[in-house]
Amino acid sequence: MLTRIDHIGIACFDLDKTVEFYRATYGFEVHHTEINEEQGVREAMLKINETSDGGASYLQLLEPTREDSAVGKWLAKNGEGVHHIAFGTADVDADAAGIRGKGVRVLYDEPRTGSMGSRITFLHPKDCHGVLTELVTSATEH
Ligand code: V0V
Ligand code: CO
Repeated sequence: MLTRIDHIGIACFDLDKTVEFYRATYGFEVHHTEINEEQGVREAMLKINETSDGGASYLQLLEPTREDSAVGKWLAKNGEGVHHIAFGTADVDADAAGIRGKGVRVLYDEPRTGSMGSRITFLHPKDCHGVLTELVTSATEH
């Protein structure tokens, strides 16, 4: 069951400048940063609030580590902006299987490693009314 908005992924050209914008404008602080080589991103997680399922909602600021990555390609075409939304679930395998059964393309056969040790998969934006949609089970849930 999808129980929270886990994060909103925002693509940017310069992670440090974008982090500074969110700090100076809204007062949001960096909760975590990492490089995910498989996904081709350097990212910062800004924690916005905790959620009633025991998780939290974040902004995920994403800078590409290479031009041919998903975020690199998207930035070249669209410029900066909202890249994806992510719903949180205690069981990404079960939710991905259920959604696949409804005819929506799930991009990975098995969930992959996401931010902070989470397990993630993605739904094709063309099957989701133009929204690249991620499903996340956080490290504390699996
Ligand atoms: C592409 N399209 C999008 C989109 N990216 N539509 C909405 N939102 C997006 N973010 C549209 C694009 O405009 C095209 O439509 C069509 O899909 C095909 O796009 P493309 O440019 O040819 O690119 P593809 O097909 O090579 O790749 C698109 C997909 C790719 C979605 C398959 O981006 C992907 O595998 N994404 C999943 C991985 C990912 O995004 N990783 C970065 C975040 P038209 O022009 O044909 O109409 S990593 C992350 O979130 C982590 C680590 C985490 O949360 O922990
Ligand atoms: Co994400």
